Amino acid sequence: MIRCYAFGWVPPFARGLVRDLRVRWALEELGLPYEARLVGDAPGAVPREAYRAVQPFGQVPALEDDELALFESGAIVFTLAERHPPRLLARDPATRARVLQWSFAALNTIEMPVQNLAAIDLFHAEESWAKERRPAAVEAVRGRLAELARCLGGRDFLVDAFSAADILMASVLRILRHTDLVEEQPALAAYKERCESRPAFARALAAQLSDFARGETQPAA
Ligand SMILES: N[C@@H](CCC(=O)N[C@@H](CS)C(=O)NCC(=O)O)C(=O)O
Repeated sequence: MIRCYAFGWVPPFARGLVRDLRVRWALEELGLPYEARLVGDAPGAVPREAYRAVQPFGQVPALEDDELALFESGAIVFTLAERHPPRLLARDPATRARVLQWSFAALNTIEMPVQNLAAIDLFHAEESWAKERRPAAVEAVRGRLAELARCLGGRDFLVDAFSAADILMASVLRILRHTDLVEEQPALAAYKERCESRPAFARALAAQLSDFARGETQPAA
């Protein structure tokens, strides 16, 4: 059985965004059963310090099965896709290379400015340095999203059919849900909705949210 590590509790603003969602989404797309191993203080959860043996930075997600122990959401999604072609990764080398390229673009070129803005808004909004820095951070995201919308052109997905890269890119765009920045680019808003309308995404999201609900109803340790 595949084990996907996820937090048992996060603040409400982060629910539905935590990065184990990317892994759950890929697992659902591939029809692979898994169990969520919750990390945290609740009874039955893996304590944060012990979890560092699985994920050296103490972050989620991580994935384990009989053959593999992996961390980094991009590496996990890509490896799952690679193991089960062609649902999320085509077999032909040129297409695979483009999926890898767009996976890096999602996690490096787009997620970095997006996460920078999210950190300002969600963790530091009241601090004076954040108020000063925010306009430039918004412009950095706006610029990248305009470029991404142009690259997407009229296509439904980043590379031919829906792929691992779309799981990663749509997940990154979701981080901006507290802003209108994605909606400013109608092609990107439609792309995100197209990805989120997949039944596998709905199952993954429901599973993450229900694990938080489960964590909340457990008595404190
Ligand atoms: N690059 C890592 C980032 C993982 C990450 O930032 N996870 C967050 C939850 S979404 C986390 O564990 N934060 C707690 C921490 O950094 O201590 C990945 O994509 O897997």
